[in-house]
Amino acid sequence: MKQVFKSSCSLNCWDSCGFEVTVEDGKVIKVDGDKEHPITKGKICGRGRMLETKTNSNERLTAPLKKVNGKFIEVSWKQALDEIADKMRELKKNFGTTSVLHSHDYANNGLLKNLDKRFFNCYGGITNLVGSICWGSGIEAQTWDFGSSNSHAPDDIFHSKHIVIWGRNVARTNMHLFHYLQEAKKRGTSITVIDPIYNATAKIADRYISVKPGMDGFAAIGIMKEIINSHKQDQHFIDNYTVGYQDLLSLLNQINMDDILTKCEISEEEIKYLASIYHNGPTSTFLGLGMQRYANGGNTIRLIDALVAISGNIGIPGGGANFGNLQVGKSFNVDALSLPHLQMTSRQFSMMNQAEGILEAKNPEIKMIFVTCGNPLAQVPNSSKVKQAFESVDTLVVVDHFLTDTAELANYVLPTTTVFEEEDIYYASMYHHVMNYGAQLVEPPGEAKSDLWIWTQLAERLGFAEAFYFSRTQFLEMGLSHLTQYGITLERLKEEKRIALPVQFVPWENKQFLTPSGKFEFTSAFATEKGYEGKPQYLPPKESVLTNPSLAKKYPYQLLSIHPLRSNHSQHYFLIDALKKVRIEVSEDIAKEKNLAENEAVTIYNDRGRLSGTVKIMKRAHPKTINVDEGQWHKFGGSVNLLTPDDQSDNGQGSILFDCLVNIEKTNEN
Ligand SMILES: Nc1nc2c(c(=O)[nH]1)N[C@H]1C(S)=C(S)[C@@H](COP(=O)(O)OP(=O)(O)OC[C@H]3O[C@@H](n4cnc5c(=O)[nH]c(N)nc54)[C@H](O)[C@@H]3O)O[C@H]1N2
Ligand SMILES: Nc1nc2c(c(=O)[nH]1)N[C@H]1C(S)=C(S)[C@@H](COP(=O)(O)OP(=O)(O)OC[C@H]3O[C@@H](n4cnc5c(=O)[nH]c(N)nc54)[C@H](O)[C@@H]3O)O[C@H]1N2
Ligand code: SF4
Ligand SMILES: [Mo]
Repeated sequence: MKQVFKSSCSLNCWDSCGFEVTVEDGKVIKVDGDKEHPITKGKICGRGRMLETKTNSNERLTAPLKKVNGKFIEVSWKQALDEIADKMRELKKNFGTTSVLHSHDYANNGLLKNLDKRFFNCYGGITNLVGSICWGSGIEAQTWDFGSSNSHAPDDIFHSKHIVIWGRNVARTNMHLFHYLQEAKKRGTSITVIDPIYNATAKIADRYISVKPGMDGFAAIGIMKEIINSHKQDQHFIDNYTVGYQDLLSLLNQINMDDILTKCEISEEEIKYLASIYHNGPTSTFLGLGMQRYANGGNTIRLIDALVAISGNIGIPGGGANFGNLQVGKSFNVDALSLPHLQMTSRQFSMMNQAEGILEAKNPEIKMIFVTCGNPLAQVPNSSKVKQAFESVDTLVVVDHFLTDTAELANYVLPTTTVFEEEDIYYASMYHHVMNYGAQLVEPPGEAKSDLWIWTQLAERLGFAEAFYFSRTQFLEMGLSHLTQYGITLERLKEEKRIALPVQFVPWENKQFLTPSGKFEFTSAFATEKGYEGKPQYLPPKESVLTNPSLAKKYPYQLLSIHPLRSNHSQHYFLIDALKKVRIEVSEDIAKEKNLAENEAVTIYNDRGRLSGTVKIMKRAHPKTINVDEGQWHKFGGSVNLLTPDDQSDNGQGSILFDCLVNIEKTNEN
């Protein structure tokens, strides 16, 4: 018998879509969009739809694996868990609990995925990763400026006169914002896209502005100069609700417009156009992750925030510097799930250069790594170093659905459940504010078990079983406990399936900011507290002709590695034959300069690594720009992260993935 259930996408994505899932004879047979979902309204992408394929795939891991003499053999859960727990007990006694590292990303948006922290805190506190390869620079920057990173509700876009899409590949990565853009355009709102790649969003824009990668902060300075020179700034907002405006003015005065135009490779007319859009608002800005993936990434976001602020677009309907939407995640009681007070000790490595952390660790060395919800070998910058680091430890445990590049390296691989095989609540702190309920719809294949079951079994063996003596229902209720005051309960969510969280639809409308001064801070007290420069400044990218001309001579092209259309990071490549190859996209001028034809075999390289693939020519891309979509598996040609740098951005919290120079040659020239 066929039955249709409401469920949710679990993938790490802006959109957090509502699903309708058809189940027949205990098997998921179809995933569709839920037309009744208030934001996602029945539309979903192929990545979400393919969660059915992933769930039913013959390549699913269905039994625990142990590597013996270089080969995986299937073992019982009892054996795998006993051996892992014995090791953890031994490590705790001999080296302390920080000899264990938890390497993870955010591959599943389930609320109960936070129980990993509960497990490691109860164990005593381990070596954690801090910062975020994904959005760390931007989140930190907005925390300095506003006190948090909050976005306007999706519907608020209809109050905008102009929309600026700045470094966000909306048509590809944030499909529901794309639908809102199409509707807003019909209603007469103008759309401007600022991006070095002429992407599908640019195609629907009224105006496309190409900027030299990594130079957006400098361009924002130019736009601010233009606004202030023509006395179009919002002086009332500046005088009453900001601190540090004089510091901003002195920065603007130090920089001359010609320098901006030359270095950003942007025209004076474009700067003037952008200035007119900003002061003739309401103008909403949708910042993507693109321009914060540089050594100057945090500062770039700060300068764009400053532009949005001086032009009077903060705290008004139709305005906003929309980047993350942290107010969504803050609605939940994550501390009740993760029990931070039980952590006895801890050590922090940067997520970006976790490999170096592992290789250099002393007192104690890293003896064991646990990987959950991540595939670091493909996704973390500087893959060769990541491989070396993950191979260097005594015990690597990977919990996943599939034998990924990272799982291949493991000593133990533990098979876990997919979204349809466990109950949870799903939300993303990136875009909209509606949470989705997802019931368990089918049984997992073979012996696959949920992450929660794995933590519970290990907790029993390690002597803190009582911390996991709760049902899923009880854990979900713990996570929702801050919301009962708004009448939001698990019971109601199970009934209604989607509930809007109590967030501000127009953030900062009351002009009360969460910074130390309570104002918008051009000069940040949080930054100063942490030992960083608090004043607005201009910083260049790291691998650029401006900062390292000799490197730029050797490696003249800028390598971007944006998110793939049909895969969520590395998660779909192995399911789609057409994706099992490396495509190296080059701008038209590079094709001409190097005499490259479509589909020709080429290799890109720098001091960190090499990657071979075939040419695709990008129409209208910024000169000297190359792109290789991220996420490729090493066995299908290799991850672009073989070439990317593992440094941290200017505020210490983000990656500099796109701050990467390379050269290119025809493959047969080697
Ligand atoms: N299809 C698909 N969708 C996804 C994901 C996926 O893997 N696949 N992943 C999800 C996740 S985890 C995230 S974090 C989001 C990310 O969503 P996006 O923010 O859209 O991330 P990117 O793919 O990095 O694309 C960023 C855009 O920035 C541009 N860019 C690069 N450098 C610069 C620059 O210096 N200046 C400017 N102005 N633009 C620049 C790129 O050309 C690209 O168009 O997407 C989510 N959605
Ligand atoms: N060069 C380059 N690198 C990038 C980026 C880029 O733009 N360019 N983008 C960065 C960004 S924005 C992000 S967010 C990261 C993403 O980095 P990752 O999260 O490491 O990437 P994924 O490929 O999504 O890998 C997630 C893995 O978790 C598994 N998984 C899914 N659900 C569960 C679950 O419930 N439990 C467990 N145990 N495992 C699960 C999946 O099967 C998959 O193997 O990549 C970053 N890396
Ligand atoms: S991957 Fe994103 S857009 Fe696609 S179905 Fe999932 S949440 Fe929706
Ligand atoms: Mo991300």
